[in-house]
Amino acid sequence: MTCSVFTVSSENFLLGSPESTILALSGGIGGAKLALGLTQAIPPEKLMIVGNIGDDFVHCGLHISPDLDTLMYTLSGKSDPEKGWGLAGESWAVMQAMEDMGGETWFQLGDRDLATHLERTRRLSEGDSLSDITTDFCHKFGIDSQIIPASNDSVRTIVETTEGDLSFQNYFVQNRCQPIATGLRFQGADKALPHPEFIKILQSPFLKAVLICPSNPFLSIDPILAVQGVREALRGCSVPVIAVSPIIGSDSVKGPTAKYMRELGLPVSATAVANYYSDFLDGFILDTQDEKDASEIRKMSISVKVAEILMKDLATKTKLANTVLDFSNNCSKRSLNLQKNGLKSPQL
Ligand code: FO1
Repeated sequence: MTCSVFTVSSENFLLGSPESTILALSGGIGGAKLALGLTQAIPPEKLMIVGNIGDDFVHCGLHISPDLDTLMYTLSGKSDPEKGWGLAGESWAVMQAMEDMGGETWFQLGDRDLATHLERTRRLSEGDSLSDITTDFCHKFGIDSQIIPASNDSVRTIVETTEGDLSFQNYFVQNRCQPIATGLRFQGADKALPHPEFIKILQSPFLKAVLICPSNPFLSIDPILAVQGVREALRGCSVPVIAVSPIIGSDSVKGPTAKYMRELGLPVSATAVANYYSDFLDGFILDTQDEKDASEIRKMSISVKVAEILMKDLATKTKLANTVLDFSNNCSKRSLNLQKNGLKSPQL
């Protein structure tokens, strides 16, 4: 995908440091929207996206990586705009045939989407890594940004509910997030090694900023942070770490973020999200509807930007991306703010 829309502010951003790379941590649909905006605001090859793999699972014998695929389909302009996942203009002949046979149909796999899972599964069985496969797929889809899985090792999100433990897709799709969540764990995360490029870029002098996309902090971002050494690397990184709120008007934009927060006894607010990331966060972008939260977040020595963060179309995705980039350019490290205020940095 070529870079098309440059605004004055993003040109300034690039003039400052031509080598700069932006690292974005993302889940599926919401994160992919901002990632697409970023590819319009900077040259896409300057963007590295680390995708969540906690939602991955084996279904009907196929390895499915929903968030990596959502990123890939969105950035290539091929995603289904209504659903936000899967491919646009998809046909469903295989699913229909499965239904006729009384087979597993709760997780909908379109005919062309199936090719992604078949080919990924074949290559994994031959010993290729998930990241190499993802890189090759992205090239085939014409994507110039780098999409990498948080790890090449297995990390599986387990949702602990009052009805027992459920694997992520059983909770999310099969049970429509209805069971009451009591906790989460990320099976394998403590043993999983981060993708080497992920840690390398966090320590690189060419890194300009780290962006936490407006994905679900608990279900989509936490599985990335849980991978060995990632949280520590973020705490120690020398560039601003900026998060975009997944909350608008004290509710989730989409998906179960608000429900999950309520069930865990957390207030559903932008403040609660900023607080959740506060051990490594330097800047937070919240929606105009949540402006009341700004002062509480500033008290944590986190810089705050208030903006319209709902991404309805390509123009609003690009606008938010430019806002995030400009903010990251002007945002100082929180450790400096803490020093200024005579407070201690969080323990590393
Ligand atoms: N989400 C659904 O709500 N229902 C589905 O049947 C479904 C199928 C599916 C197939 C491939 C894929 O890449 C994603 C799919 N998703 C589906 C989305 C996915 O479950 C979630 O959006 C993510 O895991 C959460 O980020």
